[in-house]
Amino acid sequence: MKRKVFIIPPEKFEDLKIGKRKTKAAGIPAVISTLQHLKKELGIWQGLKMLNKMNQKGGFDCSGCAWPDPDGKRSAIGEYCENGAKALSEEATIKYLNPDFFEKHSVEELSSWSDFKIGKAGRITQPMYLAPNSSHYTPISWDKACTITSNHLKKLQSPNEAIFYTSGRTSNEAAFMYQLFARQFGTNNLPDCSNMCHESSGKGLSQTVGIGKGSVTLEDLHEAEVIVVIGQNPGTNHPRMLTALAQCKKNNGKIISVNPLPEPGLECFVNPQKVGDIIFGGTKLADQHLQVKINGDIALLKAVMILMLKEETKNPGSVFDLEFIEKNCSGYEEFIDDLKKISFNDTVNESGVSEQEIRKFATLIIQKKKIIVCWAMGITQHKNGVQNVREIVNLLLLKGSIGKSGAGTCPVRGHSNVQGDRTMGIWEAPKEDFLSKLDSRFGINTPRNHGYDVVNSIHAMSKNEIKVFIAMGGNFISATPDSVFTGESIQNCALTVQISTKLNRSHLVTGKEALILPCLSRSEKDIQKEGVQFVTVENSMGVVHQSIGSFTPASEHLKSEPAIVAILAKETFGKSSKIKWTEMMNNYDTIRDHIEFTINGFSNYNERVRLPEGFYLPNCAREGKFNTATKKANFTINPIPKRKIKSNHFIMMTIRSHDQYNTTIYGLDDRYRGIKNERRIALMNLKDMEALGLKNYSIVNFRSHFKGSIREANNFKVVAYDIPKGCIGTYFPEANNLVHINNKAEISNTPSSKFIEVEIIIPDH
Ligand SMILES: Nc1nc2c(c(=O)[nH]1)N[C@H]1C(S)=C(S)[C@@H](COP(=O)(O)OP(=O)(O)OC[C@H]3O[C@@H](n4cnc5c(=O)[nH]c(N)nc54)[C@H](O)[C@@H]3O)O[C@H]1N2
Ligand SMILES: Nc1nc2c(c(=O)[nH]1)N[C@H]1C(S)=C(S)[C@@H](COP(=O)(O)OP(=O)(O)OC[C@H]3O[C@@H](n4cnc5c(=O)[nH]c(N)nc54)[C@H](O)[C@@H]3O)O[C@H]1N2
Ligand code: SF4
Ligand SMILES: [Mo]
Repeated sequence: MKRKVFIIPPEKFEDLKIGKRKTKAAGIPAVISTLQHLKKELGIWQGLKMLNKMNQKGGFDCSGCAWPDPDGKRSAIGEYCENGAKALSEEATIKYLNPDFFEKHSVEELSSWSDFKIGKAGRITQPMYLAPNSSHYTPISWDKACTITSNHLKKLQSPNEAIFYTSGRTSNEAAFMYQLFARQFGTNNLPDCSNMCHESSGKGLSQTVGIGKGSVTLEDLHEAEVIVVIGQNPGTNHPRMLTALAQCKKNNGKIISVNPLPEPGLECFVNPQKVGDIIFGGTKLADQHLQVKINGDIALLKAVMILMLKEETKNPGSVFDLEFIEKNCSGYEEFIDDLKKISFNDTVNESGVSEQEIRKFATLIIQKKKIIVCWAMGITQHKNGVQNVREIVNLLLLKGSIGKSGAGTCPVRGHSNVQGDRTMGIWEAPKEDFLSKLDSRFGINTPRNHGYDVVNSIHAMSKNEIKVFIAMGGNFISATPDSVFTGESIQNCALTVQISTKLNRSHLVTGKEALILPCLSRSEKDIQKEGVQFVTVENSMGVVHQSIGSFTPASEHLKSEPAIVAILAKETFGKSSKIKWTEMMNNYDTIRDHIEFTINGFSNYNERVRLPEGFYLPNCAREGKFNTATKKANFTINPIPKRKIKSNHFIMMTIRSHDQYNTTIYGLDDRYRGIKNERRIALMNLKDMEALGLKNYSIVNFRSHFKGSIREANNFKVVAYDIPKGCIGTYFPEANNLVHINNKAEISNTPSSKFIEVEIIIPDH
């Protein structure tokens, strides 16, 4: 019997306030917001004490995002931003969920709460168990929780009936152990949040430049002549990137923003650590904002490259880096032949940007040689997400803008260790070289068949093929597309296990039995048998460094993520296990020794990671070498996506507010966009609103259309916004039910969360 839980919280309204959109990011309001969050969750003094340890050498890594810390001197005032402080407040909160909380509230009742209220309830303090057919979680010992999990695993007919999900906060050490656990068990079913995030970047970059990571360092951003920020909102999601952009401007660089929205973080940055900025109004960042239609990026890039080709034809060698292309690239002639066939007018129309703006942008690119393109979800979460990334690479290759200082690719990662988790082997499609190293190091036979990514995991669950679902962090139910379909699918599992810090919907929409295993957070002290332990993480630019927690854990019952994997594995494989799980748990240096042996780039790991700045992993593209099948950097042909939608339909993108971390809702103040107290909002163009007779605060329902299937999400309030006609913006996860499970990127399988064809239904019409 399935419990009657809300997979989507009731679609109720709060008290929406629409204010003015801001044109400056950070500054004093950011400081005030930081202090307010600290005060609410843990008190200002404790909060400031903890913040002082964040991102400092010998401190803990901010779990806010994967933006790198400066290699050299760190600021004494602090190396963090408003959203880093919110991330810390959220996990270091002094509100605790003791067993009496779970006794008081049934799972069904909790599921009727908003995600905001669930998240604010507090830190989970001890293992909890939801027995079959029971309505409430009850406390359980670690031993019993491990026995339940291992009994379920041992009962499976095939190891592929289990799924091991990971969210990108997990440290390198925990991630390495977790994938080893799954593979010793016999499956590559290792989906992760990356499948919903930068998978398109990984695929697009591997095909074209031979490494699925970005090529630039932080210093490169400072030195670039042009930085194009496309499909990314750094002011909210990677706030300290604004410091790097401001540095680039100081060095006379130009910043170009390509986005359907004028995101304030890209307009002007007031560095709260600089008195001068506060007095004089800060640094103007974007020199140009190209307001593309949703998914108009390939068209825009092609338009620019057509103009570049025109100039180049007039004066060969004046625009393209022919020497670079000749020496390093493959597919140039075919690419140029294709470009010549494309109508410039079509590209302009499809992009949604005026010809004048495109010409201005092209003139800049023509003149400059050191170009960096930064991107995030506005590029990857499309049917043609991989093609978007490859088109960005085409532009950089024409300019020879990769493998030299001040130039290159910069996919800006989301979760603080999402890149490291993949390096550690959290991947459903591992390479043979890695698997054979695991086999020889541990004397096991790892499986060779590829496993399920996120979308395929959901399909397998819907077909009742999965019995056990284990999640190392994250909030699978709310983060994934097609919420109702996914929620019903996961309820088919016999057991779901969540290793978590805070309560979320994935603890409430569960298998027939469910476990919550509470873990330490980044800032908390991790003591194992052989002393205090630290973990390591890899940032968005491939730097591996230490993170050491020093604060008292929220409860004595918490265990570290590596310890949880070790005890689950010991219980599952018993005494005869060839892998010495206890040794790894007792001293994380042992895990790092295994990593050094099995993963390239980690020689002298334990020694080098003790250097204050950590170390850079090898990166062939950064060195101007391209490890592709052709051994060259590949130009690719990526057709302009054609928008075939009904004339009364719209294209919706689901984005983050300034006051959330993915499915964790920090607050209800999307300050930069001037939207307060409500998350069920729809940003719309005023002309579209007028045509439908809508005003600010009007209520609308949405139906999404995908290949004949319809999905619903109701009760959104309309907000007039500076967004192209035909486009709508809503928040994630409120609109996730509209993303059909098969509405996903070709090649990468990433849900197309930024391109949802919707129809607007006006209630009572
Ligand atoms: N505070 C905070 N920080 C975070 C997160 C968070 O939730 N909160 N999440 C973390 C994670 S996991 C990730 S992946 C990153 C996400 O970082 P972002 O990718 O910046 O996050 P989104 O809000 O999804 O924003 C996408 C941006 O792309 C634009 N966009 C949408 N569609 C298109 C398009 O078709 N073309 C172009 N050119 N632009 C488009 C949107 O207007 C928006 O500005 O942030 C990380 N950091
Ligand atoms: N529609 C739509 N959907 C999207 C997106 C979108 O833009 N639009 N973005 C996608 C992207 S980019 C991503 S990355 C995914 C995010 O997907 P997930 O990574 O699955 O989701 P999060 O909300 O980041 O997970 C938050 C939970 O992680 C747990 N947690 C926090 N810290 C720790 C820790 O240190 N250890 C452990 N074990 N647990 C911890 C807490 O319980 C918290 O509730 O969502 C994707 N979904
Ligand atoms: S930029 Fe990202 S990693 Fe740095 S302090 Fe802010 S949230 Fe944390
Ligand atoms: Mo992400």
